[in-house]
Amino acid sequence: MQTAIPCTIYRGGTSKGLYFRGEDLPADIETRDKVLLAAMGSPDARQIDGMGGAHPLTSKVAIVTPSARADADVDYLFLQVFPDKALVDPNQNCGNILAGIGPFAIEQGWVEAGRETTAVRIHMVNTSSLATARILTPGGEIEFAGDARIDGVPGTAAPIPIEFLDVAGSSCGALLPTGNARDVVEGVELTAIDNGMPVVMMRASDFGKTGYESPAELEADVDLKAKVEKVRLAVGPLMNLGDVAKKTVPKMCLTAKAQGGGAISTRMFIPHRVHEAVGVLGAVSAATACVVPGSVAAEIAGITDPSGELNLDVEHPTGFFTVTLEVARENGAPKVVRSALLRTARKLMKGEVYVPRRVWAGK
Ligand code: NQM
Repeated sequence: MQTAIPCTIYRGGTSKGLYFRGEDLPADIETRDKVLLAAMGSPDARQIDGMGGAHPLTSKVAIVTPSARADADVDYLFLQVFPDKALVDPNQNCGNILAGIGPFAIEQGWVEAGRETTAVRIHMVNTSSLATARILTPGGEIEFAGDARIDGVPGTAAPIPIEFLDVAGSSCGALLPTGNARDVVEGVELTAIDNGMPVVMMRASDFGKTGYESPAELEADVDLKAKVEKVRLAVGPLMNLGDVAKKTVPKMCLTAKAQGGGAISTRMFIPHRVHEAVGVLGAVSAATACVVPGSVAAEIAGITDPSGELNLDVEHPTGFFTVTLEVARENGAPKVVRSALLRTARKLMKGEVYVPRRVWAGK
C-alpha cells in the first residue's frame, strides 16, 4: 500500500525539484522529512527508489503555501534533500528552485494572472526575506516558452526576472558575518559573505588550483576536498552558522580572474559536490563580494569604486551568470541595496508522488 501525494516537478533555473502545497504534506516535521526522503529515494547515492536525480541540484524540494503576510503572496520553504544521507536541510535558501514558485502559485489559483505579466511576491521562509518574480502570462495563461537563455540549461524559455531587496545577512545576521572583509582561517585568506547565501570566497591559487578546472576534476581531488571542508567547518561557526558538519552552508567558492570578460571566475563547492554552474543567491553573494572594499573577491575583480547600477558577470563552469547590483553609499562605503537577475523555469510533470504507507498513511 502506498500514499499518493499531489506534486509538481519543475526545472527552476539550473536545478530541478518537487513542488508541494503545504497542505498536502504532514504538519509534523519529522514525518514530513521521512516522506521527502522516501519521495526522493534517499539515502542512496543513485536515489534509484525515488524521484531524486542523484545530485544535490536535482534533489530539491519546495513547499509552498498562501502567505499571511501583507507584503507577500506566497510562503516558500526550500528543503535540500541529501541524495546519499538521511538528511533534509532547511538551513539554506535556493534561488533556482525559486524560479518555479511564481508559475506554481499562479497554477494553484493563489495569485491571479494578469493579461501580460504577473508579479508574484514570494516570502522566502528559510531566510525571512522577500523576492518578486515576474511571470509572462499572455491572455492570463502562463507562458513557459520564450527566447531567454541561461547558461547551464539547453535551449531557451520564457524569461523570469527576479528581484531581491532585503537579503543581506539573511542567514548569518550580517553581510560580513565575521565583521571583516577578510579573515585568515586554517591558514587560508578568505572573505565570508552573506547576501542571500552564505558564501566563502577564496583564491583558487591558495589551493594550488587555477580556478578554471571542471567540476569533475575538482571533485576527483580528494586532498583538495578535504582541505576545503576543513576550512568550511572552521569558518561556519565564525559566520554565526553554528556547527555546519550536517549543513549545506556555507558554500565554498574557489575564485580566479575572469577569463571571458566577466567580473570573476568561480567554482562553487555546494559544499561537497562542485556546482555545474553557480547557485542564484550564491552568485548574488559572490558578485556582492566583488564590490566590498578589501575583500579577496574585490582584489581579483579589480573593482575599486563601485556605485550605481552594475551588471556583474559571475563566470562559472558552464558559462556566466549576470547579477545586477544597485550600489548606494552608506557613510562613504558602498552598500548593495538591490539585486536582480534572470532565470527561466519549466513545468515538467504534474501528478502524484507515491511513498510507502509505513512512512506516512496520508491525511
Ligand atoms: O544559491 C545550489 C542551485 C543552488 C542554490 C546550491 C541556489 C542559490 O543552483 O540560490 O540556487 O548552492 O546548493 O539550485
